[in-house]
Amino acid sequence: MSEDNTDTERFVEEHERQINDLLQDVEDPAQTSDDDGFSMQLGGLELGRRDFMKAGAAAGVASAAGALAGCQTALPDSATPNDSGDGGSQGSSSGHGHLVAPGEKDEYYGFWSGGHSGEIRIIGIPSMRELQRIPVFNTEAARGYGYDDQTTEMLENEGGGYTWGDNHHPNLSETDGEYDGEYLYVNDKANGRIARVNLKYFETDAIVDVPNVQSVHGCTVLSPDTKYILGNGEFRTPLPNDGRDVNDPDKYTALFSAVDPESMETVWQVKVDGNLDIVDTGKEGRWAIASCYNSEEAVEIQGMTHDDRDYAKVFDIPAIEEAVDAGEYEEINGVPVVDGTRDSDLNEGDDPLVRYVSTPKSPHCVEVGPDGKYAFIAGKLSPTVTMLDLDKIGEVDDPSDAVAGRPKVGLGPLHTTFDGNGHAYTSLFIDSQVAKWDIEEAANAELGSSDPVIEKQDVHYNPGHIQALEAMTTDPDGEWLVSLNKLSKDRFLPVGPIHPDNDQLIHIGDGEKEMELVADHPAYPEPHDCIFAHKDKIDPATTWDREDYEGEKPFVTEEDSGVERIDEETVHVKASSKRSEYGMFDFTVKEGDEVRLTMTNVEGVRDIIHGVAIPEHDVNLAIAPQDTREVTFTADDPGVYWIYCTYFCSALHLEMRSRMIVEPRD
Ligand code: CUK
Ligand code: CUA
Repeated sequence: MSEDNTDTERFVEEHERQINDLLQDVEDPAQTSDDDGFSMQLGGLELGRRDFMKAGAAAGVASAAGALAGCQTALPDSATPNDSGDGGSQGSSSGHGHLVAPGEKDEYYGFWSGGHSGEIRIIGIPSMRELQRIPVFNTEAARGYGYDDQTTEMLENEGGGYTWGDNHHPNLSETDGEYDGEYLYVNDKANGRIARVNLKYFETDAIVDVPNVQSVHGCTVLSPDTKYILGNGEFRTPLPNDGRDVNDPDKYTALFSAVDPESMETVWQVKVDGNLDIVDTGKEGRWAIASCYNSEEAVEIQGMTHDDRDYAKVFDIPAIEEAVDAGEYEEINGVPVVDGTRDSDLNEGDDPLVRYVSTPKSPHCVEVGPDGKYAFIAGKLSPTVTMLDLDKIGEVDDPSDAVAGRPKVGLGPLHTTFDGNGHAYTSLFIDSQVAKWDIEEAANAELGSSDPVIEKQDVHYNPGHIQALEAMTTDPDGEWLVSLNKLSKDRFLPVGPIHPDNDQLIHIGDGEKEMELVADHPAYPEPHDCIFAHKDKIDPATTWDREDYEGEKPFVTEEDSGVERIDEETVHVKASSKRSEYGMFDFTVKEGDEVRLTMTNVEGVRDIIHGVAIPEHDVNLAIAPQDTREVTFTADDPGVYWIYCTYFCSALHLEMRSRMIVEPRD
């Protein structure tokens, strides 16, 4: 029996043990005493609780945790072993201050994915104060996103008309390998989309519904110049997915997609064997490395974890571009799709499009280290992290020969981050710890050795991504690390059965001292990942610049305010807004009219936002200074409707009103 297989069994046993402890330690016995009362359908099988737990453990840590969070109360203390590391303090005894005094500002922007809330959140580091939220795949009344015509059309047309998304992996655009502060890109796992957030206005400005894929999970920009946004189509589906071939594994495929960062169009895709999980790129623009599970290519969930091995896939971007340029593709729904499966002709010879590197079963994340030398592939079901040497991967005949190290770091390794001083930090989902280890020592140690591990810090509880300051750049800043813990359990006042996550701030300094847990922060469901940029790299606008929408929308001044009848059933209402009045105190339309309302906030100063609410018409705009928004609605019923401002903009905010009079059409 291989070492990996033993590790997997140990992992499953450990997981079972934790779950058994958990089942015994639930406060309300009525919820769990009747084991027979619990069953659920999984992959078409009726499963009892115990079977379900086993299936969950075997199918992957993340899915088991999802099931836990869904059907259980919190983990008991005994379920988070504190005995496999050196413990670590739970408060700040050495005074690594993270509090930022009133009036002072944070050093870093943190961009958090919001999971199935669909939004991006901006959090200041080190204070961990939430600064703003940016709606992306969701609608957000507070910002009028999904209420004005422009954002509604984007969500409905390019966005495919879904009401929500599940964003996991935020990425910052790069120029010469540095964050250029222009854009943030993020995936939607639920509907196979990628969105772009404009970092001048901190607003979503484009969404692409990637053709031919159901789900985009891993998502990254191609370093160093953001040539593409790369997205992993996670779920294998028949292609075309038209109801035929649903039980024929040969007809299923997963696609790796490249999206143009400017046009936001899908420019090529690569067909691969096995599912695609997470992806990162090397620093030189050649390699993209994706983790992969289900090398079995099962079409039912039970078959996806039979084998002891899976693989990482290494995409050679220039080789793929050459194949596309040479016309060696099949066009599917307007996208050139090249064949990168193992048996493809394009994978023969010295320049294969995709190299398949054998790894322990079901790896999770891939992160490339700051110097670009290694890709770190966390084992998830194996307690190891596989280090892939990117300088060698193009040279060796057998890609497995590019495996440069495989330290054993602990149970349930999911994600790795870096301090720039030779240390890696890996989150351990099952152990509820962060393991810090020495990269070069791991490269010199035997595969499977735990010698490179320097220290472990308990976190609370079950970490997914961890991220240190600018760890995804060539020059990480160290100092702080955030552990995004899936469960908060007993760390906060109870708020009902849907618990917050817990984002914990850990001081790492330059990596020479011990890690220190400094603060807990409850997180609304459900962040997966975050990315940090020094404040000097981001330069947001304080008001809108009307030149940015010239030709698309008017700038409506007080003088321009008025009603223009377009035809018998259409009117265009234009109005300005300022403290504390709209450009018209009232306006009249006819019953049944389609009303297009265009409003400009003519304020020249920052921070004075005006809203527009029209009762009983579902109209809600939020307009920043110098911005113009439009909304189209139907004035169905005759009557008087009091339009009011939703942002508390001045002492006369309450008086900021206008009347919409809808005349009967008789
Ligand atoms: S993630 Cu998407 S399942 Cu580990 Cu990057 Cu949370
Ligand atoms: Cu404008 Cu309140």
